[in-house]
Amino acid sequence: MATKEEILALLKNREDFVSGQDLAEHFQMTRSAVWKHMAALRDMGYEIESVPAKGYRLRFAPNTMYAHEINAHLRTCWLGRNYRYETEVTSTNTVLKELAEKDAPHGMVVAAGHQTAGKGRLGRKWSSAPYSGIWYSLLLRPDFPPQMAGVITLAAAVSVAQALEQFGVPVKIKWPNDILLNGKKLCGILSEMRGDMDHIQWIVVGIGVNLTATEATMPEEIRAVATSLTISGFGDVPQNPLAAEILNRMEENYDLLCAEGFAPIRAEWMARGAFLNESITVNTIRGQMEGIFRGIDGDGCLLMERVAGEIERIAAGDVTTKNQNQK
Ligand code: BT5
Repeated sequence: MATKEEILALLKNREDFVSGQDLAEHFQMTRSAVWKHMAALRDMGYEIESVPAKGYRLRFAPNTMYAHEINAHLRTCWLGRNYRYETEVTSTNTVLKELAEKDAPHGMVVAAGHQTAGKGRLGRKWSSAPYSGIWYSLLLRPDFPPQMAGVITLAAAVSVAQALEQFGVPVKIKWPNDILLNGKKLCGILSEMRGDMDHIQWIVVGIGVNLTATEATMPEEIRAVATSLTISGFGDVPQNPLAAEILNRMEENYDLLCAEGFAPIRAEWMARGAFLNESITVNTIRGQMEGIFRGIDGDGCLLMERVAGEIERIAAGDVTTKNQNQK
């Protein structure tokens, strides 16, 4: 028996009405089964007109990140092929970490319409208002030592940037992995992992991209530092094709990382690095360091020139500049 998703795909391909009779014949089901599927699709947020003697017509499809909507734009072999969408979760990272402990497969993705306790790094909060952005997490089970976990996160940042560029959005990456648009934070990435000295058991990469928040609806506490595609004038970028494209790019970049190491991803990161050769401050657990940002090295560490000609590596921290105070 055909699924409601198959009926939806047919409606999407027709501009005109399709009669209940034609649908029933096409999918070899009763007209009452067609009617039930239409009711289920309406419950999911699809607006379907139904006019006596004419039939059904799709008037509006929501942005919701349903599996079938993402699937329609995926070119991946393994990433996102196991996909779960939830209307509301605490945090997609938290949900996927629990699944990772229970043998969820490499490449699984958990997405949500709303996160009630979205997480940033170091216990910070990630504001994720209902249906205002892409909130999802990716599960990877790499054959890498734990020291390489950082470069996976950098590869995720590159993937988000490449996908946004594909839709005409010019972004920069702020080390380690914030995506900036017009100097403000459009996307954040939180990677969490479990492993031992020489093996990563799993790494969950959580990606949040602000799409539809306006100046008025953006939470006040982040208004000064954050932006969305709508605020920045890119409100017509379609959510689900973008979400799928990030996964397409991430699979490509991850496979490249496995085949050739970090060098090709590093080059892509450097081509988009924010504040290169500018004065920055990095807050680290060892305190604050100031100097000129000279890019990243082959391990993804930040390179800072504090004294002319002397380069120091920084493995973790938050970057700020004089014009921007993000955290
Ligand atoms: C991050 O942390 O940027 C990581 C954000 C990861 C979010 C995704 S959404 C899906 C998955 N599930 C989760 O629970 N998390 C991941 P950090 O670099 O620590 O930045 C956090 C800081 O960004 C906050 O302290 C705020 O200043 C700012 N911020 C919070 N919400 C924001 C938003 N929606 N847009 C831009 N900036 C935000």
